Amino acid sequence: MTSTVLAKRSVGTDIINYDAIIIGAGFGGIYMLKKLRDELGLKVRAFDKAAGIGGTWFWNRYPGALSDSETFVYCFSWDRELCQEWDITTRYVDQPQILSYLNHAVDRHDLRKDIQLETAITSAVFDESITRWFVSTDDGHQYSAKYLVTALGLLSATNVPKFKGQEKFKGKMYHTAHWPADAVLDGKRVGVIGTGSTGCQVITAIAPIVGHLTVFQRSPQYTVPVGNGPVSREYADEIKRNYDAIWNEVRSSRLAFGFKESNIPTMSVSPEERKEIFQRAWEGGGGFRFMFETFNDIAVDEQANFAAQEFIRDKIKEIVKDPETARKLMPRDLYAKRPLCDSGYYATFNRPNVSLVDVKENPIEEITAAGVRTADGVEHELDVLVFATGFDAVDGNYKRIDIRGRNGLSIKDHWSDGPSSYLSMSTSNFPNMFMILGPNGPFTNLPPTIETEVEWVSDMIGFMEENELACMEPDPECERQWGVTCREIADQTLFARAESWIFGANIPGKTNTVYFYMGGLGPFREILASVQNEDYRGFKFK
Ligand code: N01
Repeated sequence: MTSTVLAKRSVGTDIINYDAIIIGAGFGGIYMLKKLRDELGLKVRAFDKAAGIGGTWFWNRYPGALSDSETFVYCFSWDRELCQEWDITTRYVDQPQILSYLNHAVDRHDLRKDIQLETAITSAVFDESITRWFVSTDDGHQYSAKYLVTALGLLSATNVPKFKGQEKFKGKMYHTAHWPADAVLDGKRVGVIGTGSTGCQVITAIAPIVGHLTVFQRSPQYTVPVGNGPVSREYADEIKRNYDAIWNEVRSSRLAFGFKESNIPTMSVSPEERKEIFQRAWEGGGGFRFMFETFNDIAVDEQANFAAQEFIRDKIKEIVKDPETARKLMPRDLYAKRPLCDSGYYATFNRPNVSLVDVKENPIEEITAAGVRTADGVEHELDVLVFATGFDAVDGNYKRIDIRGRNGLSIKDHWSDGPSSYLSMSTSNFPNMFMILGPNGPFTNLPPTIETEVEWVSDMIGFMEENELACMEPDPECERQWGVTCREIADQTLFARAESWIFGANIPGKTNTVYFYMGGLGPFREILASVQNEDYRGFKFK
């Protein structure tokens, strides 16, 4: 390739040259490698700091880790044969199943030989004079490539809050996203801080095996049953038979979760009918189904939202036996975080070995050698303290690598007022850098969005190679406008009024801004198609 020759002329022999370097070997990195290597014939290397492939699913191996997207939409739709061959046995896939699926896909396409594991990228610097990226790794090597693809994942930089005295704790401390293989919980006194999607899963999964579980809850959660379980052969066969119809529907839908999104306003039906619809959804399972398959306005209309809240609060009252515990578990704010689902979360608090501490009423004062001391003076003695405290999402992953674009501009400075992108996949001043799930991409079930973005990037790189273009960069004005569009759409939803990682509100000091395009995958794909059809409107090439 032209790019390789250029680099050989310009850089020392100890630098290995590629056409493209991919950072990350999760869903995005794997498919990107396949497209660029096997379809475009480029020389490509993917790097991941993990010891195995899988991205999020390599790291998040805490007990109870389960995807909340149903199995048939949590896979590589691009591998049609694999979709037909792979055995669908459960309605949802858990972490070990997903990891084994991804490993199988990697081997099936002979991708492993081009993935370098246990290698963290420490810096990526763009050299404008030769339009190439220079990438350094933590083992002291340097690589260069014409294209840099960051497939870092949305949720990989962990959020570990600092509590006074944390270093004194004599027991074991784990963040759920760095779960050690040798963690022992059986019979132990375990504390969990955090009750988001992760917290709900880990709490429900470990309660039956630990000696005592203390849950430190800052915000109560609205959660509904996930409805997981084995599926019949007929169910699996039906999905495989309907592959085309399912994926056409997924790609044109807003949320890409594989169900028909409702077009019925909540208040258009009688209270009895409303309750029946919520009840059916509760029994059927699924967080996104509860929020978006029931009615079309729970995420945008306060009255509709309140009706859904009330239904869930009534369920908490019904399920949780101790009224004081039920009160603490009952959220009173908007039902407008990423919707949760669980495998018996509220009922877990009926167990005699589980206690709940509301840290808004009774804050954590300090972590001691023996456990956690709360403001009421109680020292909760623990052998293990689990942080289910989430992530510095979206741009957090980028800030941990020294990424420098034009004129040495660092991505941290470029995004000092919050991250931005043009169409989620590119940002000005960082030529030839493509982001898979960059800021302001669709808020959906992720694999279909990842596939959309990988295919778009691959098309653009193919276009550049075919036309012998050295460099692409988005127009800053188009990038600004994309941010405005994302903000305007987000502001029409109630999500923008809830404090969660979706808007950066979970990290002290993080810019509270828009991080997602909430217009849906279908409309996003239409925008991408129109940009592509208009000779990549908004991109400059050289
Ligand atoms: O993280 P979170 P998560 N003191 O940020 C609490 C995906 N995911 O890992 O709400 C005390 O949602 C914090 O409290 P508050 C999914 O996209 C998917 O659970 O900020 N508590 C909250 O309770 C999800 O949305 C799946 O008041 C503190 C919790 O920690 C995303 O990952 C499974 C605290 C963090 O919740 C993130 O979920 C798991 C402090 N100082 C994850 N700091 C499925 O597919 C934070 N908290 C099912």
